[in-house]
Amino acid sequence: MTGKNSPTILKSIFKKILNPKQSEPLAVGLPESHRLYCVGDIHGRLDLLHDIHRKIATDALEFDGVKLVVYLGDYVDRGPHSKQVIDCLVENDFPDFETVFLLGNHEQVLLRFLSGKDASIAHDWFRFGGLSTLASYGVSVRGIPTSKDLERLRAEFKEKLPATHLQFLERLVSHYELGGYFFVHAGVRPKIKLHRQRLEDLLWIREEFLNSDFFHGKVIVHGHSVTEQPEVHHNRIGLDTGAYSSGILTCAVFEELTCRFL
Ligand SMILES: [Mn+2]
Repeated sequence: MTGKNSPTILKSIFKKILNPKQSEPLAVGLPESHRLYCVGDIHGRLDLLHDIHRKIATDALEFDGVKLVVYLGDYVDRGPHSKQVIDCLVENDFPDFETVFLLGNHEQVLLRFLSGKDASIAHDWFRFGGLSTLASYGVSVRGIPTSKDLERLRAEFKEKLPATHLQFLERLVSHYELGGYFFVHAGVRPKIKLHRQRLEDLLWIREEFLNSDFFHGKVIVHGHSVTEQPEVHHNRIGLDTGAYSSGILTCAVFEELTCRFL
């Protein structure tokens, strides 16, 4: 890890894949004149999202090329302002950027709760932060809900969830690729081709991915697993710095072969 504003040169990461003996050279870094901002797990912290948006806007001011923002998912739960975070993302502070919104496991569970198909999911969701999300939408939550409260909560949530929010949630994508990078919420299962991954792994995987030295063909940029500082490894870059409790929302900036942090 280098100082705050000095870019980490990712040449060492890409050394292996820059090997000219490769019959089909793999993409490395980002295409020229592209700059990509990648934002970690927000979890209902509107204050931190506003801060990071201000930093991105300032940083991008002088840049003329193609600008992108990729959000790694887990917009809702735990923090107090899930609804307001989605509002902010739907309104889009960056009309001259391409924006990519990835699906996080927390959004997946929220959508499952809404669908009503899987009754057992509700209590899991409430346990890992769903009650804060319901409260942010003005759903009346009194204590820990029991099974007989579920239908009422689901109906009230459906009624209070704006159509634009439902559309936003339903359009979240499982992954995004550009140049030598593969962006995904949690990670990938080693030794399975990137296009044959299961959605459950992309959204939930931890140890098997985090502990693996396997090079997946692209550098995996992910959130989901909290670390004190962003982590740059040869095969993956982790950006979840636990914003909800740490107050630190990480944004990485990718350009050609470099990566730096705002
Ligand atoms: Mn997650």
